[in-house]
Amino acid sequence: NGATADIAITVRGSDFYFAISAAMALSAFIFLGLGFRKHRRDRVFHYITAAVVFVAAIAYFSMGSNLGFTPIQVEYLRSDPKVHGEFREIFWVRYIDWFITTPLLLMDLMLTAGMPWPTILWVLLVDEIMIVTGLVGALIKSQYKWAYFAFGCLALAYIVYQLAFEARRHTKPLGADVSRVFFMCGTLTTVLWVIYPIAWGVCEGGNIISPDSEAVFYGVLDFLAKPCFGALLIWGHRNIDPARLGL
Ligand code: RET
Repeated sequence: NGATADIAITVRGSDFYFAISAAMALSAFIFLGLGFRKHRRDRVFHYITAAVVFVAAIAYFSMGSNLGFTPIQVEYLRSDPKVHGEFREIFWVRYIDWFITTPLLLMDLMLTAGMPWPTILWVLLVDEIMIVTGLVGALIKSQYKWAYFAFGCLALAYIVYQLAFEARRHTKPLGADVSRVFFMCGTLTTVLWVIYPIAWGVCEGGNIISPDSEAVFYGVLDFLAKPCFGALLIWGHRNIDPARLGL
């Protein structure tokens, strides 16, 4: 029936989650393998990036297995906006993934830019605030959702400012190949990360698209933001000595 048919993923969403999980696991082994061809002290980007996709592989395996969620009452029903009291499957496991992986992705970028550690620490903490406000907003049922969402968006705006202006400027004296890899990966990150709050708004926030569509929306974003980002970053570092970045 229309009132309860699309509050949870179907076998299609599940298959999609498993496919992304497999892609994440495969790229993790590739990133690690590429790292093992280097001296231990030159593996920092391989280890960080492999950890990101390993964590994502586990989160996606959980969601494919229809685990790691809780039903949350949403404001209105897609099939009938006049009906209140509908429950939607909210995957909190996504936020455990992001809590671990988004600071690591930012570390990939800020270490590439040779940023001083107090700035790196501060941006990572702002990132954790962004993820936790998104989690709280996703788990509460009321209109307060959007206040948490707004705080998360402010945090994201600050992170984007740090990447697009401060960190990008910091790459200039480090040479053309450092500037180039930072520009490519930083631009990819900025473009993708601002789409996440849109996905949140139509999934956890507004319950506008179904959980199967949510699987595809976040799945494609995560695939671009983790394995594709990681491949670009590791490839971009191929001729860069980490010692030049102070690592
Ligand atoms: C939330 C909701 C609150 C407002 C904002 C958000 C942004 C989330 C972002 C997530 C990035 C995730 C990545 C995962 C790795 O693949 C928490 C959705 C701004 C930017 C890159």
